[in-house]
Amino acid sequence: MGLTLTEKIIKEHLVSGILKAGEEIGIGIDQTLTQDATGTMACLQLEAIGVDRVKTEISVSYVDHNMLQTDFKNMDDHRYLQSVAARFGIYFSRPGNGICHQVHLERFGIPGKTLIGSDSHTPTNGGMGMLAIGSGGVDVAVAMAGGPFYLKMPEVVGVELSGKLNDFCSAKDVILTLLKTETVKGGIGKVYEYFGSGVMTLTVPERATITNMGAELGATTSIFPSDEATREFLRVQNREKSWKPVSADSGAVYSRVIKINLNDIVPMAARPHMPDNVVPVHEIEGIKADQIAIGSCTNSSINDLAVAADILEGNIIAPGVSLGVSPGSRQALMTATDLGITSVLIASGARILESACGPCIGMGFAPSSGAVSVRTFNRNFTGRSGTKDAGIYLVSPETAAATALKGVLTDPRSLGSFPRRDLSSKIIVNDAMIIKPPEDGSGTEIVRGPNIKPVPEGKILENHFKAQIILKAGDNITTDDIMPAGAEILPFRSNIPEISKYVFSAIDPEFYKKAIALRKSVIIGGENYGQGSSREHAALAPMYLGVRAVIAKSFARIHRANLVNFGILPLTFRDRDDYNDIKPGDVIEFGTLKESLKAGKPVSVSIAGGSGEKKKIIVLECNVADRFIDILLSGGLLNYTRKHSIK
Ligand code: MIC
Ligand code: SF4
Repeated sequence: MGLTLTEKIIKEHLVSGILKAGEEIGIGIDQTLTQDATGTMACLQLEAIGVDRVKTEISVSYVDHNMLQTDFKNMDDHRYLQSVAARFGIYFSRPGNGICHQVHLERFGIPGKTLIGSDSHTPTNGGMGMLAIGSGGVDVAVAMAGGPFYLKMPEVVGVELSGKLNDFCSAKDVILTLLKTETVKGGIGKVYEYFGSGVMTLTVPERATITNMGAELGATTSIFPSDEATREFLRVQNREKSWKPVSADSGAVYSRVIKINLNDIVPMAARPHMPDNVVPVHEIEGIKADQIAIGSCTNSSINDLAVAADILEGNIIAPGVSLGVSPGSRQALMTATDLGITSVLIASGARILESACGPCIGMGFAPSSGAVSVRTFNRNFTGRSGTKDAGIYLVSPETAAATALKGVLTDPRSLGSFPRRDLSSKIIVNDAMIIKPPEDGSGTEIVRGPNIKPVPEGKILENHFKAQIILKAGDNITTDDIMPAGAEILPFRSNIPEISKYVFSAIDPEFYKKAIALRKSVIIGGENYGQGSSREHAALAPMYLGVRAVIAKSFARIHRANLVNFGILPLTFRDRDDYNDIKPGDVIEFGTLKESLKAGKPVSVSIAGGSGEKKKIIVLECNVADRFIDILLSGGLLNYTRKHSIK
């Protein structure tokens, strides 16, 4: 029986466990990436672990998220990250050099290697045959210190591609089509592995668009084989030496195979406010657009910029729209400038934004009140753009450019003949904004601004405690709901006491005050609690406010790990109907918690109404591996790592 590509890479890197879906495994990590919004915590944690130098083959620290410098805070963080990088042997990609996933794909990714990153879109590098997984910052810190990364062995779903994309239909439409059927929770515990004759018709940046947005499926990761197209991509990047072919064995067995004929793909759009709320663009054509944004780690390669420019060339955008373009990397921006693409975009009325995440995370270019914003991005959660009542549509660069021209949502196939360029020989490679760490960084002084506060200690789990239900949430709560981003809040990513004031602020503005008054509390969630971003602040800040457990119908992978990493108990209902019987204000009592967890037994708790009357005993499961139980009992991963030597 042959192995899938995912299994082959895992097997080569396996440190503990067996290749059986659902079992906990530990894998060795070759490369890590961090970005500034999660990286300061990861670096503080790396400092706390106390190694002298990172043990990975390559670790890169990117600055791409917190780019608005309205006061000292963000730039203080950049300076801190730069000094930690030099101190511990980490490459530093300076602000302006581009979005971590795009730059990593261009300059660092290597087929067949493992990569973890403190950002949920780390699977972007799966587009070149890496096993690339998003995680919390402390997991990345442990990996940088030489420790393995632990996860549940995923189930491997095959996606067989055949045919070839038609004109004006793109890789973005492929992943939107998959999101429509698989949904934002369909990928939990799974890897989507692409194969088949259609693969070779896609370039590496196109493959990376698909693996990038596989994060929205809730998947552990997505992966393409490395083939001649990968070799060509690396050749153009002057990195052909890093190429090696990797693919599944013939006869590889997938848990399920999804067949997609690329000829059948049509332009698609995800409507507000979920990435799986997908329909063909032609069904919703004519919706008036106020803003268009082209960029983000999903669609900001030179090819994406070129196709948008070719569609817009010689025209001016419609009077009712504002168009922003953020190139994914300095390489894309320099190449676009060299080829006259930037001028075409500017002449058409585009506003050229920095090579950074920018509007994707509400860092500038927020839409107007009640606006419709049509974006080539990957997330359209309520409020994420910076404007609470804006409606975000997620589309391809082709659809975005067509919509910018017409001023209304437009199926690009109505535009006539499709522009084509071969850009491969024209790429400008320039690593001047990547700082290589010194051989010996031990003398480097670490620069710490006043907004950078220590990581709070995790809480040791109590055996017996009572706590009030502070909030009852519905299904698909995102980490943006728990710990919002945006220009006002992001500068506090290095300051947990301050950022914790914003926990759940868009859902319950009183959350912070209530949590402080209660001192101990419990959150109730529905399905897929904590989907979306990897930000560990969505666990750290609630922990700081006294949240001791989250009880949900199910959890998103990264968030559940983040909760455990900071000592918050993630529990699921044995009987899902019990969810209906709990309301905010009820008091929940845990007893003999440690014994139950250690014995792998369910946890029985009693729930009483706010006025104290006994209501009901309910049974909860803590469906995590034994190592996670030890982490919970140690008060979080940092304490656990300090107790156990890294193996
Ligand atoms: C996102 O797209 O939500 C982010 C911002 O990149 C996050 C990381 C963060 O919150 O800093 C992610 O995807 O993990
Ligand atoms: Fe940046 Fe947006 Fe990509 Fe997150 S999804 S890494 S905010 S561009």
